[in-house]
Amino acid sequence: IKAEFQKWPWQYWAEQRPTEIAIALGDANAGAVTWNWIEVTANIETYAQRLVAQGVKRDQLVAVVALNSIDVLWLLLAIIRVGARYVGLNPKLPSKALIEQLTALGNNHIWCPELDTAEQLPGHTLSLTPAMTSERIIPVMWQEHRPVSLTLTSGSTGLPKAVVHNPQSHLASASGLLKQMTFTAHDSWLLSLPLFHISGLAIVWRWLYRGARIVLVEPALQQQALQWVSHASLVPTQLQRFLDSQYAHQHQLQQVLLGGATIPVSLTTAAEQAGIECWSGYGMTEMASTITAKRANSSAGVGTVLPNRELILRDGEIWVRGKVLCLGYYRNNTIFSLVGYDDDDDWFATKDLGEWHDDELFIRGRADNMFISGGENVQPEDIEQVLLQHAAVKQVMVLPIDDHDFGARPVAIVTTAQPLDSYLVDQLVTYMSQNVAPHKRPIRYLSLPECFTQNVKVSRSDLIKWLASQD
Ligand code: 4YB
Repeated sequence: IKAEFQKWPWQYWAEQRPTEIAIALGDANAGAVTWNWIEVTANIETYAQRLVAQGVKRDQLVAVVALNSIDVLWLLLAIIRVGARYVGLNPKLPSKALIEQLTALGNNHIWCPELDTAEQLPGHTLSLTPAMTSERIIPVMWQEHRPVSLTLTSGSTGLPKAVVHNPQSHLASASGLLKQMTFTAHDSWLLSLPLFHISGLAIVWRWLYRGARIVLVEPALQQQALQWVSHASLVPTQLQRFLDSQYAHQHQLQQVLLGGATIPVSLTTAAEQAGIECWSGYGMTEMASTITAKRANSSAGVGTVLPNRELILRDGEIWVRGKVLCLGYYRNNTIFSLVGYDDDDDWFATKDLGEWHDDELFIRGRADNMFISGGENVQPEDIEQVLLQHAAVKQVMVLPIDDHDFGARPVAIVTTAQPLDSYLVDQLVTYMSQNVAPHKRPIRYLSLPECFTQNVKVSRSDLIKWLASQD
């Protein structure tokens, strides 16, 4: 197994496993378009030539504003190949937010196929089929330390941060995870999360690390495609939808890596009964995705620390470091390290709260989600954990709502197995009064609007705005 690549990973695999299928677009058992490692290498070269012909230069920033597609994958790899940097953005963002974020990034180029606003977005617009005059050798060498990707991650306030990684941290992330999960060169991982999120990028680097197969399908086939692959990365709601679908009855899906949000034990139990091995992970953009993981079991913890990562608790807060930690945040065309400003302290504060029980990490929520109700500290995630144990509750977000007497009080926004009628609300009220202290009992129950469940994760700050707009 690879300690380190001496050349571009696809070139390495083109030598080691030249004719093995590397990429499948569609159902590999029925008419998928496929590329072997030799073809992948040649295609990346072609796309790289096209970028060079349009003026893309090393160290420049190329923004890709698109949902996952084979073109986005080619672009990502070609951008890296020419020594430039990739940043993905969600095309569903309102154009005002896109312009704001791109302006802050100062991207040199942009590819934005789904919007007709491309002309108004900052950066020189790229074409995938430019008129080509000549082809020449691209002299950039594989360098593990060169920045290759910027990944946007939203905090609770302000513009998202742009997290810079090099191949070394991406590959260290892949190798550490794959010491726990089995993913052989004959397995296939579905590109089941967006390439503008760290969870999607991490799939690409695991594929490159292992020389295995990556599977892409059009958005409408995502759920069905879970039948055809051996591996997938899913946020809990995606797995829930798959289990609720007709496709769950017959599938080849062996292992699923879960993360991004609290993973209900009821969900992993149901998936295991359907023959899917579940891995519960805790991760974040700054650490190139998964930090801790375990094979799911009856406990709600997120397992132990993976190789190439370190984790400690300081006053209940999670601090991390290791080879997977990013180079820094990108601001004003500069990479600012996250750590090392404080004498010798190279730990990064995640703002997540954690506890160890029986050598296993449990996530208790985010420090900045805490609010005060009538003088009592309320951690919304504590309340969410209790509500998730109710049979009717599939997904829940607890938020503070201003209150004249208490300052703030909790409100629960839920997705439920049956309609959220007054009968079910009464049941939930009774259940909570039997299980938590008065200040932790939600004063209202509302249904989570469908539009919030379309993204990788439900945004608390967006939901707070929505809540404020409800009477
Ligand atoms: C959690 C949490 C948990 C994160 N419980 N809060 O490849 C993977 O690891 C993967 C697979 C499937 C789905 C997602 C992933 C990820 O990468 C997720 C990484 C992620 O969400 N990064 S983030 O920067 O967008 O958000 C990080 C934050 O998310 C953390 O700081 C936590 O607050 C929260 N989180 N896993 C509870 N298991």
